[in-house]
Amino acid sequence: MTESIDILIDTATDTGLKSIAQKVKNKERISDEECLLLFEKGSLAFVGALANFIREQLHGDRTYFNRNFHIEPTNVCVFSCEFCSYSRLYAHKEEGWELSIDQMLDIVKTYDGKPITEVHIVGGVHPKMNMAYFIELMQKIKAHRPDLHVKAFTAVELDYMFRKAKLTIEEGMKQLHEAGLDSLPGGGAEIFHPDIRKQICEDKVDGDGWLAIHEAAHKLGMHSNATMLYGHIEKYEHRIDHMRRLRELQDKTGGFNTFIPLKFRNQDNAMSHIPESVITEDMRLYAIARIYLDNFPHLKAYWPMLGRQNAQLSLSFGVNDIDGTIDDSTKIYSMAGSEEQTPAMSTADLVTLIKQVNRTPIERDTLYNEVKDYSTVDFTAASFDASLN
Ligand code: V47
Ligand code: SF4
Repeated sequence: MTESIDILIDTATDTGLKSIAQKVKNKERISDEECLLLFEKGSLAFVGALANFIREQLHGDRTYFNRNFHIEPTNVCVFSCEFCSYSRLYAHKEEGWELSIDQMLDIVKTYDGKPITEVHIVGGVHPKMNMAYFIELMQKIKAHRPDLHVKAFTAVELDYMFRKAKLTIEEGMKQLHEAGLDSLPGGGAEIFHPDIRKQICEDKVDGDGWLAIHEAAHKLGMHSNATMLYGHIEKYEHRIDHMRRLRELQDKTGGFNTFIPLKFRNQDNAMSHIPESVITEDMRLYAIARIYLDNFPHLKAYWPMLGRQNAQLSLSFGVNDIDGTIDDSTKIYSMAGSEEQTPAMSTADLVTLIKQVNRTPIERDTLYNEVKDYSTVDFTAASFDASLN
């Protein structure tokens, strides 16, 4: 494997790029200036080869997915992010949906007896769904299925909930954790830089607030993910600023599992006039994130946003995780222009997708403990228990 990076070092004509390749070989951290150079001058082939080198050093060919399902409690939201195709303002709440606690529990119960390890719960910020409501939901999910990992609430939802309940971040987080909240998803991060944030999502929690909520979770021993919504009005500098703040917090807490770049989709939102990024730029971003975020163990391609084939491609550009079965009957992604109308993949679909590009499919739990190695599982064999699919 070092031979391939030696070729990159030997053949790079730009001295800055050559030095970055040397740093990657030596497992040294790259600076913000070097990251900018990669964005400005690093070819797809160059950044891809470096990212793949790092990915294979960290994980070999292992490619993770999990068996999960999503619940979106509501799409009614007090905020009005310009890029959001999904929310309905509270004033128009009759156009949206609001699930009761019993309805959400009924969804959980549909997975009884199935080997699902995680429920992912995120939605709009509904003014009436408060701390007490979600504490009750957490408690009831755990009472019904104690082993199900509950990954729930973006920092945006949490910030609003804690403020309304007049709780500090630490108190609020502790209460939810005690009720059954196990970890936090990475949503709501968008772009932290205030110059961009004020143009795309001015009224919700700011970058510092988002980071403070994740820090508080990490201090309680909880893990979390981090996203970045890219490919709209942000410049390379803003992406680097975003990733630098994440890298700094990760140095402090070590609590992040996964970085998830989210490609801006432009259907039916107030930013529809902005063209979507092209696939080569998507892959360059994945690769550069893998190189820059040296303290993040995992890089995830979220297949409903990116599409299945592009998710496969991303596995050669630093990505080692393609999320999960998802089984989402609501519309958060299709409403923004994703090709997936009601995203769901069976385990066989996910495993096939990974095997087709010669990687090793590993089912993981939320915290990346290995659940099963699928490299030798034959889904067509008569002995295969299809009910587990
Ligand atoms: O924060 C909203 C994004 C996020 C659009 O942690 C859009 O495992 C693209 O964070 N185009 C929510 N993106 C989803 C999210 C997530 C998803 C999957 C896994 C995990 C995880 C987290 O969706 C929002 C926002 O950044 N989003 N609108 C859009 N038009
Ligand atoms: Fe509300 Fe989230 Fe949509 Fe923003 S992105 S309007 S916070 S649902």
